[in-house]
Amino acid sequence: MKKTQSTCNYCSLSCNLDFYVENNRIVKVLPTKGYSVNDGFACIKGLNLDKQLSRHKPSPRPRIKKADGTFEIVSWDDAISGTAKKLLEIKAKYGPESIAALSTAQMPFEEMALFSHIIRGYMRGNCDANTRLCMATTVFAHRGAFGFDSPPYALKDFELSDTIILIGSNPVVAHPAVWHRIRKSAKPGRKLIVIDPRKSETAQHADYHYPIKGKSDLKLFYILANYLIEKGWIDNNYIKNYTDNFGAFKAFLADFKLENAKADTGLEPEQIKELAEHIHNGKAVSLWWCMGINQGYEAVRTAQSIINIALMTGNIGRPGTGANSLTGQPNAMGSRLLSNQAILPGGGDYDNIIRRAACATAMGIPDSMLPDKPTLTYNVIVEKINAGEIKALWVVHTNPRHSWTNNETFQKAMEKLDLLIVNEIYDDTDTSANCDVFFPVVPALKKEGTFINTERRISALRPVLEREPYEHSDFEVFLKMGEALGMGELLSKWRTPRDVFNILRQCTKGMPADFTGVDYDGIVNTKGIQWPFREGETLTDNDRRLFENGVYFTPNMRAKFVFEKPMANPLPTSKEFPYVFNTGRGTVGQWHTQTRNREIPEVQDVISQNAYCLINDQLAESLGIAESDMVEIASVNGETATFEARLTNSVQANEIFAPIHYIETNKLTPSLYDPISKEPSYKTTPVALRKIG
Ligand SMILES: Nc1nc2c(c(=O)[nH]1)N[C@H]1C(S)=C(S)[C@@H](COP(=O)(O)OP(=O)(O)OC[C@H]3O[C@@H](n4cnc5c(=O)[nH]c(N)nc54)[C@H](O)[C@@H]3O)O[C@H]1N2
Ligand SMILES: Nc1nc2c(c(=O)[nH]1)N[C@H]1C(S)=C(S)[C@@H](COP(=O)(O)OP(=O)(O)OC[C@H]3O[C@@H](n4cnc5c(=O)[nH]c(N)nc54)[C@H](O)[C@@H]3O)O[C@H]1N2
Ligand code: SF4
Ligand SMILES: [Mo]
Repeated sequence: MKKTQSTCNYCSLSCNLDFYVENNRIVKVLPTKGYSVNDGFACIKGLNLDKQLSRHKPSPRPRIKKADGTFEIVSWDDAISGTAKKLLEIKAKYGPESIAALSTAQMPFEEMALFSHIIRGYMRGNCDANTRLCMATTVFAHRGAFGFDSPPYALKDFELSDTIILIGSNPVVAHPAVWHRIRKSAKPGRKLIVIDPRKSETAQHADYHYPIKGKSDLKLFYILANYLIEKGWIDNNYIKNYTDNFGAFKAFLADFKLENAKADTGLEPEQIKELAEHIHNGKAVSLWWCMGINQGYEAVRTAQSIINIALMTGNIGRPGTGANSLTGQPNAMGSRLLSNQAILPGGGDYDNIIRRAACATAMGIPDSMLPDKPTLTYNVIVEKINAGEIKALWVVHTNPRHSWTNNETFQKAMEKLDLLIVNEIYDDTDTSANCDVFFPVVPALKKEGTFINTERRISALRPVLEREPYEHSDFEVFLKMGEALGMGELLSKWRTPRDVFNILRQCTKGMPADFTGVDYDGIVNTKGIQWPFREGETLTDNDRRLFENGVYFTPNMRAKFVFEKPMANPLPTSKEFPYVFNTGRGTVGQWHTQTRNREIPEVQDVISQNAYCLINDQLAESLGIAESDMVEIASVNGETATFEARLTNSVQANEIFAPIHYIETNKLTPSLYDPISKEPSYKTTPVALRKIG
């Protein structure tokens, strides 16, 4: 029996798993013992990775839509050359910006980089990713406060913290290996605090739950900061030695008073005082946030308001502390650092001459082949398709017809396009089912490359199974398309994932995320290794945090207090739309748009097949809604959708919660974005509710 250690490609923790294989079939999956992240633990998704593609396997050859709307399976050569020809025709007729792509934070970063090299570098089109729907907010928050997109923590800090504050984060469902570590490390006196409008599965297990009004975290953290200053519960030494802009911040906070707490945040002044006491009494306070913060109309400032609390109380750079953003997808950090969409690979803006030269040399291409500006953002790409300006779209490893906000706008976009190309492992997703060119690709079990997890840990994905005839990886499809598009010599250093890894490693040299010391083959069968890890370094500690020396990546090497006056909610509730529609992860077994978890019988047996929503039991009673009734929800975006009602006291009286795993949910979310990050505001849509029939 052959054993291969590889990385789980569901959530951002990148647990490692040992796959036991006989005759090219997986006979056993065991969580890797001793691996830093999960040490012998895995959740139901990772443990069932062997089921990937067992029941919904498409033909291993491409599928083309013909003029009459029917489909034909064709050879790889024909599909590649025909598609390349069409892309070049569209580019010649309408210009390079008529071509766009949407990719992912779920595939190896070598694939992301090659894809961007083709779309952004060579074709001069635009390429954004689902990372925009997820992590864009944090990227901007980090850059403003720390000078670089750098999550400061090690996951071990969960175990070392005596006061864990989870803000808009529900690890019981979304980060099971984190929850496992939180539970395992519980000790008397350790406080677990959850700030979430609803009593989430995690809040139900917390010592303290603060049921904040949706999207009022910014005001909460300003009021809290002001109160901490008033009480003198701040770390003046840390502020003086390692931060910048505190004086202006302090003056700004004067307007944020406890007496406004209830109206501004839904929390009583006493609750905010209590929260301040927890922070003051904690020796190692850690603040962790996720989508409840990132997805909002003033999300970047909110994330920074959390960072401000850590800075002013000196809770950063020490064991068990930090202002810590959890990522979602397995390679969110790889996407942010290396996909060449918003910054040059390894970091640096597109007009940074020194960085351009370093990247061009590493990539073996002329400087002019690097993009000269950040990509158009996801929302603009969709808008430009609908305006008829973008004609061709290549979607890779994401399912935007389901996951994009206000998702009927994506349906319209698909109908408007001259050419929709989709790389997928399934030919029947909401995005792939009716596309013009379908490139079937193998799942991660048959791929190789590298992931970077939420704590900056680099881990190896290695093929567990051998390919069958005709099967292609995303990498191979990109390479063949690049060749067919005429890239020639521009691909000479990009032949294999190992080649691309070495290019990218070189791109990080001298940057904060320098991982020139990591070897492509050397990380196989290890515990993974966090960046930075420079050439020539030896590893003394495998759970490292950043900023232990108080030196940040800003020009003056100090962390910056960033703040701004809260804006009025652009989409408040009204008489017509009196309830707040909150959305998020439903159960541990369900993954996003559910294309993958439908392969896991143990998940399918227990989840709801129909879209459902959680409604406060008292609200339900007042509207005559009983358990399992069908209800219609009308959104401020003009759409309506039907859900099965689940009554609960875990959501607030005016709040409805719907899991994202059903396409109905994003029919109702608005085209509203954070002004800086352009991340959608998925979590507080004003809606109306009524029982049907
Ligand atoms: N099982 C499973 N696990 C997953 C995923 C999955 O699809 N399924 N997806 C992965 C991905 S890509 C991601 S990004 C992560 C997401 O992980 P999480 O962010 O933990 O998950 P969500 O359920 O989206 O949101 C977390 C909480 O934010 C709360 N919230 C909503 N609005 C607000 C607000 O205004 N303020 C505050 N403080 N809280 C608010 C919601 O009620 C919810 O409980 O999960 C990852 N893990
Ligand atoms: N209302 C609401 N909407 C949300 C969110 C929310 O909290 N609320 N969260 C947002 C967030 S954080 C995220 S990350 C997005 C996620 O949204 P998506 O990225 O659209 O969701 P997935 O279902 O993960 O889509 C990935 C697709 O890739 C396919 N796939 C799997 N392996 C491979 C492979 O190796 N190659 C290729 N080419 N394809 C493969 C899968 O079958 C699947 O269809 O959803 C966002 N949407
Ligand atoms: S916790 Fe995340 S990385 Fe670990 S097995 Fe589950 S889905 Fe995979
Ligand atoms: Mo995400």
